[in-house]
Amino acid sequence: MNHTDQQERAEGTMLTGEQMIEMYKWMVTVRHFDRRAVNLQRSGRIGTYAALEGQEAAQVGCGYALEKQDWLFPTYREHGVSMVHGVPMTTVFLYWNGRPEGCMAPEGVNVFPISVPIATQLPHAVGAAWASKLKGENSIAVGFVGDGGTSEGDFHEAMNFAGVMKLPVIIFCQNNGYAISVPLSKQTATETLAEKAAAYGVEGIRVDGQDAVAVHDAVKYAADKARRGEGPTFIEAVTYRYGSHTTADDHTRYRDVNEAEMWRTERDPIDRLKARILELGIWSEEQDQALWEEADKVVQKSIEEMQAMPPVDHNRIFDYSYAELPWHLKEQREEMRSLYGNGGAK
Ligand SMILES: Cc1ncc(C[n+]2csc(CCOP(=O)(O)OP(=O)(O)O)c2C)c(N)n1
Repeated sequence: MNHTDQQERAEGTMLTGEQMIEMYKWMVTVRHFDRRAVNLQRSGRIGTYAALEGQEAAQVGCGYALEKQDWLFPTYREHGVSMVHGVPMTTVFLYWNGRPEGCMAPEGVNVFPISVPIATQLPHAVGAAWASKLKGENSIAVGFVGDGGTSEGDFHEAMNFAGVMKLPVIIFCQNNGYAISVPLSKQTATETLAEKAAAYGVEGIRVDGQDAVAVHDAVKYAADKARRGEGPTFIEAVTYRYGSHTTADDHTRYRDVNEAEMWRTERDPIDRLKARILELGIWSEEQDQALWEEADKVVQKSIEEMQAMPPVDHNRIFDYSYAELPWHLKEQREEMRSLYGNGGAK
């Protein structure tokens, strides 16, 4: 099959066949990264980790629809979209290894540090979008949030401000059904999250978050609209996290294991995109096997880079919050120095 055929066959989406393959490669790499990260936590080589397995289409589809100049405001689960937007895999590993280097995207990669406090990054995203509008720049901002995060005041404030000021921002919600152990039915009385957007005069879109192509097209539509100065969009990508909230959680205590199994076997985003590119005749089982082997090499190299870093100096935890350290923190720093010296932990 030649290139033109691939383009034609991919019609019905904004993507060419080649672009679908590129997204698929990202999704496989992200899944492999995620599984290795869980294993590293289990063997004590990184700290608590928030896995994203099951959400690869939502994240890669979104990231793939954005431009390099766009600004991302991620939560703790956005490793996939962050990597697609240019954050090196090793940086992501370093974050979960508790290193300050993991909080810094390289110069020119417009990804803000991970926000653990729920929804606090959304007003930041809206503020960045406002700045972009005032400066007449071509960049948009994307604020990420989970289903649970839509119950926070920050979500309301961000959506309201974005609507009133008609800002070039996308609030991208991965509705994975749970906020730790709280199911969506206890989170909201509305049938969908997308419908909440109407209350703010913002367009709301609900998309199948297991379909990377559909996610891509929804985000691309919203991004183009924002760039034309036509205002914000709220996107609800309906997805599922296969595993626990983090490695410190046990999802079997609050979820029916058959539910997770159903999503994994019947709605897997990687199986789905693979079936689509196989059907288009632009991918083969041989290529697929080679891709998983390549992903393994990429992730392994990145783990080695993380492990080759010099020991971290514990005292750096005192470095960044105050220009002048208060007396009680000075005391704590001295105590830490007397116990551990200048670091040494890997
Ligand atoms: C302001 C705030 N309150 C509570 C928490 C504790 N907490 C961490 S994750 C989480 C659930 C978030 O769920 P959701 O927004 O659906 O995102 P998900 O983790 O499913 O991706 C909570 C309550 C927090 N980090 N920040």
